[in-house]
Amino acid sequence: MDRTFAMVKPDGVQRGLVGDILSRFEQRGLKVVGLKMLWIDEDLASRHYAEHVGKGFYQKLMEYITSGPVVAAVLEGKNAVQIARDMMGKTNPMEAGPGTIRGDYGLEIGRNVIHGSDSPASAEREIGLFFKPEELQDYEKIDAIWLYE
Ligand code: D4T
Repeated sequence: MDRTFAMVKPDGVQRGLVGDILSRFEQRGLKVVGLKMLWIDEDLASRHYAEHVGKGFYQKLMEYITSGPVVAAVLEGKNAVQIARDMMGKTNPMEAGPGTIRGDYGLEIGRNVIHGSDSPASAEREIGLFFKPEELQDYEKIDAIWLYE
């Protein structure tokens, strides 16, 4: 099974979308194995977005992601990284298709509601940034026999 990291950003929390977003992942069949609310500080924000240092949007991105609490989750399932990314839609909500999280709830790239790991390597790095190993739960879920053949 694969694991990915997903995070409802401050705008998603403020707009009351946490339940709906988590529910979408659950309904798709992804298993929640880690979940927490936290307020990202500058240190964690700069580590999470290290690849964007020096870009024009970096400062605003830092301010946005540290502007309020977020909800971080680790989701497990077959091809979890790709499945979750596809459910989120394109980074810019303007280009995200209807039925995707950003396509249904967002209007601008700087308020795109959710983050998701873009590769298995990023997932591993990001899970490690946000969760201690003991905060992740290994458990069997009763729907597994109906999700996987
Ligand atoms: P995140 O990391 O937030 O899930 O977004 P993506 O993985 O889909 O996209 P990204 O890393 O390219 O961008 C990170 C973050 O920066 C914001 N952003 C991005 C922005 O405000 N202006 C821009 O021009 C770009 C490219 C949105 C997402």
